[in-house]
Amino acid sequence: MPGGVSSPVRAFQAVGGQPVFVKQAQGATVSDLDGNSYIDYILSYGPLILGHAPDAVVAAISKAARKGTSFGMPVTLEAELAELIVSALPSVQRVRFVNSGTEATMSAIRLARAATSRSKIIKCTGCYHGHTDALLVQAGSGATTLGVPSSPGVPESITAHTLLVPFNDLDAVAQVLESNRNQVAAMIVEPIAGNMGTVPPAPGYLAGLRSLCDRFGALLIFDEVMSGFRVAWGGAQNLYGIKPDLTCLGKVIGGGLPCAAYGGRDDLMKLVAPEGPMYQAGTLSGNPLALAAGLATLEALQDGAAYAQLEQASAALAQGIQAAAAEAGVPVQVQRVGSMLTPFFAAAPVTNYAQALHSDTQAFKLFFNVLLDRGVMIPPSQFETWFLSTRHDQAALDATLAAVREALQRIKNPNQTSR
Ligand code: KE4
Repeated sequence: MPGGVSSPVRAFQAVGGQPVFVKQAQGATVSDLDGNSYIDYILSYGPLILGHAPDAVVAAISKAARKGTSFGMPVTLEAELAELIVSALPSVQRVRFVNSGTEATMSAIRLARAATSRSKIIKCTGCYHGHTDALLVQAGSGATTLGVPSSPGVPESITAHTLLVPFNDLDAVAQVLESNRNQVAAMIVEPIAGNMGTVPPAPGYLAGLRSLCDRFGALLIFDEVMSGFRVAWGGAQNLYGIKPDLTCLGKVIGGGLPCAAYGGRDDLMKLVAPEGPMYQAGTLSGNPLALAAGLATLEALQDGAAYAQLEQASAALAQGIQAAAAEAGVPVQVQRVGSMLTPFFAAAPVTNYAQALHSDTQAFKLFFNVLLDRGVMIPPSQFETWFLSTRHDQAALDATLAAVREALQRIKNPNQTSR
């Protein structure tokens, strides 16, 4: 297996040492093959908002599995989850399930091109929308971590249609739309950037994208694979009150199993085969086990109590890290939306990819490794988002902040031997 992993960021290349191999996990805690336990802020990079192996989700998967694991024929679970998603997102009238966020964004891009008969796509540098060719250009997340934001093997003929703008820069979007009049099918954006680290949209940014897309006849695609049902019921579009034309979902809607989706306006989604001519398919799409896990997860979130709890815990953690950094005299910007957060080792707020890249990744590496030694597992890259679950209790936060204080002191005094 290349790098010994099934996804590059898991190889720990940016932080050194051997990757941790998991033996099992429960709640906020993950345990490795060597018997070490960690308070987990990776949470499978977002899906596990209820923590690891929540009883309701495990029971739902077990119950579904006993009735068969996959049929190649429809099951009513698909309509149930689709209806819940449609009820949560005013901009989404119809949904198609797929197996990964990459499939969701790849399909949404194809649909936008089919609907507009235009080829060009605008994306932000530092945003990551999965590894489909058209979007693996100046991509964030693992692509940036490993220093290959634009991968070899992606033909120029493909990326010629991909136009790049900085996140949080409306003028750049207006200029690109103006100089590519009637050629831009869509702009795809993470409404809250999570793949360069957590970077919130500047005030008015998302509303500005909405009006620019309307003015130039381009579709607006919100990639909410990470933010969907994570930062609010429905997602960022409900938090900020902006209606995109298409939405991509993943992670939380699968509750830890492979389920993702794209959806949006009825007039667009009816172009999708077999109703319309735009082809997209998948052997395991709408898999009953994954949908059962997703439905159980969303049902546990629907009354909103989890989001209130996550907001309180995440705010306390962010404030604690920021205070510890001030106490240690280490420049850190803790940026957060809901239970997505990133401490940037930077002297000023990070509003886009270029600024994110100036973060002190050596300081981050030391920070990561001290936390790991102290039993706290954060994503092994400065350019990732931390996640909290409803199982991250006060004891977990206290232990995390104790480790953070020690790590920051080590950064301040690198020659000091640990305890
Ligand atoms: P997947 O194909 O990995 O399911 O989803 C791709 C994707 C699309 N859009 C957004 C906003 C995403 O965050 C992702 C995947 N996120 C990364 C973590 N930053 C997945 C972790 C990994 O690559 O192993």
